[in-house]
Amino acid sequence: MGMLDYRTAGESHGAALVVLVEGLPSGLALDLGAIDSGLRRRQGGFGRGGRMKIENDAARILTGIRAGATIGSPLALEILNKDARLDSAASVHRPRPGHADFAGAMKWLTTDCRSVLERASARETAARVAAGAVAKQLLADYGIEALGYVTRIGNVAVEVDSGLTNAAIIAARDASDVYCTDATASAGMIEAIKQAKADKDTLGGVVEVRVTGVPAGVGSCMRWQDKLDGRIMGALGSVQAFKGVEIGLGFGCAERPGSRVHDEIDFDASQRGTANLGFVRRSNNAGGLEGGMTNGMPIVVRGVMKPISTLLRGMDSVNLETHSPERSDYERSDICAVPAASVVAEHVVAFEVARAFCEKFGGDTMQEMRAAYSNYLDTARNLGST
Ligand code: EPS
Repeated sequence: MGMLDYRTAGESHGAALVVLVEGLPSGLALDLGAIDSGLRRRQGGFGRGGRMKIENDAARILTGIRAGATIGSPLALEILNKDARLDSAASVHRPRPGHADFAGAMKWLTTDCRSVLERASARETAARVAAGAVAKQLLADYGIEALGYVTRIGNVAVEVDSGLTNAAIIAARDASDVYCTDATASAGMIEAIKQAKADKDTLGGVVEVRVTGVPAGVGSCMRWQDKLDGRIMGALGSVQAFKGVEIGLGFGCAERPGSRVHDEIDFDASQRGTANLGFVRRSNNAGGLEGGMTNGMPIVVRGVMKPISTLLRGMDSVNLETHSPERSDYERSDICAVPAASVVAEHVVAFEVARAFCEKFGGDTMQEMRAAYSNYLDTARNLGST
C-alpha cells in the first residue's frame, strides 16, 4: 500500500475539477453527503462574488468505491464547473499585481495570462476540499476532528478561547456569515467587507484550524520530509493567496523566554484514555506539535490570506503586449474569500494529519488500522505503570 496522497487537476473555467486520492485503506465507508457539505461551506461566506451564485459544487465518485466503501483502489472524484467556457475566455494582457498572472506569463513565455490564471485560480481548492473531506471521514473513525474558522478579517480580530468544545465552535461558526466564532466580531468583519466593496478594494485575514483527538506520537523527527509540523505548514502555505503560517504561539515565541513558551507537563491518570495518554499540558503554545510529532494536545495552526488581487479599481500595471503603463485587468471576483479559505485550511490540514496517521497505523484495510491503533494506545498507556 502506497502513501496516502492526492493530486488535483482542472482549470477555473474548464470542464471540471478532478482529484485523485491514492493509498486509502479498504473498508472506509464514504458519506458523499459529507463531502458535498464541505464543498457547499467552501462556496459560502460573506464577501464572495458572482461566480458562487452560478456554481453548485458537488462531487461525483468515478472510481475506488464499491457498495459505498473504499476497496483499496485509487479514488477519483469529479466536480463539474457550470461556468465552463475556457476556450472563449478573454485574453488577459495586463497582469494583476499579486496574482500569478505576471510570473506565470513569464514562466510559460506568453503575453496572455489566461492559461496560467485558470490553473492558479483558487477554484482548485474545491478539489482539495473533496480530498480533505475523505481524509476527515477516515480520521473520524478514530475520534479525530479538524475544525477551521476565521479569526481576523482586515482590522477585526478575535481570539478563540482554547477551552471551547468542538461542538460550541461549530455551532458559533456555522451561525456566522463569515465563519467566525464570535458574533460581535462577525458583525464587524461584515462591515469591513462592505466598506472594502464600496472602496472597490479587497480584504484578507487569518484562519485557524484546530485538530482534536490525535494521540501523541504521530509524525516523525527522523527525516525532515516526515515532520508533521513542516508538512502542515507546507500544505497551508500552498493554499492560494496564503502568505504566512504559524503553529501554536508561532511568531509570538520570539518575544518570550523559554519558561513562558514551553508547555509544562502534569500527569493525570484519569486522562489516560484520551489523546494525551494522561500527560496533560498546562498550556498549548506548541500547538500540539513538538519535534515534528503530535504531543496529544490539539493541533492549532493559523494561516494568513492576503487580500484578493483582483481589485475593481485596478492597480498600476504594464500591458505585456505593448509595454505601456495601464491599469491591471479586472474580471469578476470575490471581495473577501477568507471564510472560504478557513474551510480549505481545515481540509488541507486534515489531509496531512490523515497521511501521517496512515503512516503510523496504516494497513491495507481499516480493520488492520484499527488494530494497530488500539495496540499502540494500549502499549503507550501502560508505559511506566508496572
Ligand atoms: C478566482 C476568481 C473568481 C472566484 C474564484 C477564484 O472566479 P471567477 O473569475 O469565475 O468569477 O470566484 O473562486 C472560485 C471559482 C471558487 O470556486 O472558489 C481567482 O481568480 O482566483
